[in-house]
Amino acid sequence: SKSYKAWLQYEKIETVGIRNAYIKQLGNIVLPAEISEFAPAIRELKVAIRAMLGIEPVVSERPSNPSYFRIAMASGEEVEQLGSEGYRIRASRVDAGTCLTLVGGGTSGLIYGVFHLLRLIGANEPVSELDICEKPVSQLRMLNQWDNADGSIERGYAGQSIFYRNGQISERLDRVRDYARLAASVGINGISINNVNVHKTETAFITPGLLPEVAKVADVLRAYGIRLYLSVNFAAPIQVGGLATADPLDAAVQAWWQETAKAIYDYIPDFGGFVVKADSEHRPGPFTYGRDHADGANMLADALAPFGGIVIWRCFVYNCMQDWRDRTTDRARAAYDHFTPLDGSFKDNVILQIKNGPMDFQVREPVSPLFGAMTKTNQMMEFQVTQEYTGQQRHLCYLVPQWKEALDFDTHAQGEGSYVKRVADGSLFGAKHSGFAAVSNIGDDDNWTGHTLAQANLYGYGRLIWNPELSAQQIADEWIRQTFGNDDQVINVISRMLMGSWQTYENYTAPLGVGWMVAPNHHYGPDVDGYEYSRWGTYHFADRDGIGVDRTTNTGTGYSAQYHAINAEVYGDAVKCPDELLLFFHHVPYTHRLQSGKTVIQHIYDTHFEGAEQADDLQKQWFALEGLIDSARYGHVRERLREQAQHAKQWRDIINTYFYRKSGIPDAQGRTIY
Ligand code: BDP
Repeated sequence: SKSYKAWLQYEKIETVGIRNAYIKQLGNIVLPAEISEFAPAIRELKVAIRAMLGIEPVVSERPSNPSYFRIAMASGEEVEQLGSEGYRIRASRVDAGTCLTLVGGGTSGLIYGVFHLLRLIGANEPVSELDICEKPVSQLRMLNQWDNADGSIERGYAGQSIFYRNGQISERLDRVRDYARLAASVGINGISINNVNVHKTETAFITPGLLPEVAKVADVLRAYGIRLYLSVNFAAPIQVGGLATADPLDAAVQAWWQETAKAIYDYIPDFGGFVVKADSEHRPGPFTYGRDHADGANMLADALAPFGGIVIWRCFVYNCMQDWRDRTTDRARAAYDHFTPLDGSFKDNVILQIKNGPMDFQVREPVSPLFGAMTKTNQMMEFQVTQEYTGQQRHLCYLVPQWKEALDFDTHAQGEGSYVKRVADGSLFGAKHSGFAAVSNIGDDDNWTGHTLAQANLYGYGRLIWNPELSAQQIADEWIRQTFGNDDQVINVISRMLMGSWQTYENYTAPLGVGWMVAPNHHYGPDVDGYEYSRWGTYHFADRDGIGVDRTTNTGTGYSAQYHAINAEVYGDAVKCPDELLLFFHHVPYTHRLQSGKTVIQHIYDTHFEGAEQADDLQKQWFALEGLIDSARYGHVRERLREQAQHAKQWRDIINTYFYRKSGIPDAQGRTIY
């Protein structure tokens, strides 16, 4: 189906002139003997040429047409220049025609180059003058599956896992192969295949009993340049190793992990490494033994080092059992407080994986102050593609603009221009390892992502981390063209819908960065006090006089001082703090005036009326596409947008009513608030 094909539609090109120009250039593929016709890159190319151009390309070792498409592996200087993931595509005049050459720095580069070319063809761009040289800006470009062996997916909104069925690794890996294609087409080079909360069955993935099964998945991913990673349970030595302890300084524990690593690499020679959630939300970790995160991570790192593996240690560490009456501890501070003292003590094959914000993937958060705080530690960014707090793939929320803001944030760690994207690409501190991970949003729904338009987030994540300089708009346009074709109206409408959707979602949900006004546990829909009197460290402090969390240094939790001076000063000052983050950093009266000129309470009313209207408008914009795109996808998205519009009204009414009752201040525009 079209929804299944996502952005790899390979629609037939109907304009004869354009099609013929491509046929002339690509009808003859010149392939050296060293590259197999069955290599995934070449297979993909042939499939796409057949579909888009309606011809069977002639593959030969020497050109058989005046114009042709030559594919080669890098040699000489180019090997160094391109690296294994880079590629060059260049057109040049030859005797009687044009030679288009694709040179891959390695097999991955070849795959990425093919997908790039196919993207251009899909957008009907001419190829006869091309001169492209690309390689990824970031090293590790990873997806984290939060999939469980029982087939469920933690925070999954698109059906069941494609990796597991009934407690076992799925026998049918064709779906995994198609996922790998999608992922590789946007440059993903690593996937951790199980939930960071590692339960019983998955704990045993690293044992010889299950490794052959895991290896089958690795084989499928490898063909597309993707390394397999596993989330591991820190207490595995006890749970599957028969030891009495998991103490990282215990020699038997160390030996167990070393043997385990060896066994893994026997089955999976290019195994990527471990993802570890330790001492967080009841997961076991080094704290049990009086050790710290560095002790834990380094012990695993030592086990993997001989094989080139890495440890991805998550910084999502905080006290999830805090007493809500003790309002002096601030969850936002936790990651920084735990990890900065350890700067410099991690092995060089450890990377700290840091969520974009200090709390947990809310619609609006400041950037985590950990970025820029550790100069001697490898760091990578964690985004959430799955829309846990942003509408759960029932609401439209294109997240690339949110991610871009995080990447463009200037930490000032080394003076002006110390952007987060430079931490993530390793350049700011000269890190050995760096990059990105994101919680995936796919499942076994026919359209992969529940909401078909949520495919744009998966696509956009890959494209953005390949090159953080791409704009959200550019990425949206690429995605729309490949997914829905090149009709101008379709592109304009969907692009407008995507680009405004994050702001719209923010408008009708929790205001001004305060977050957390969602239903506990499942996190869908409004619940104004759902997290206010619980133990998760998630408060908004609304009372009759005001709202917001005081995170300043003099009167608050001191969180604002975790930033470098310039940022600390801006965030710490209620007058300078950007409006959209005001309530994240300050507790203010409802009558506090924002930089926009509005009072906080009026801002809340206005944005909620506006947000609900915008959600309604999304539907109307979509109606204009009836008949311009296939009816299956049209109808499906229409249904989702209908639900969103209704649900946005519910959000509006609950939030507005709550603040009206708390504050007693009426809406200046006299609209009905219940
Ligand atoms: C939160 C999720 C929870 C995850 C946790 C994590 O609600 O399901 O286990 O993050 O990242 O966002 O470990």
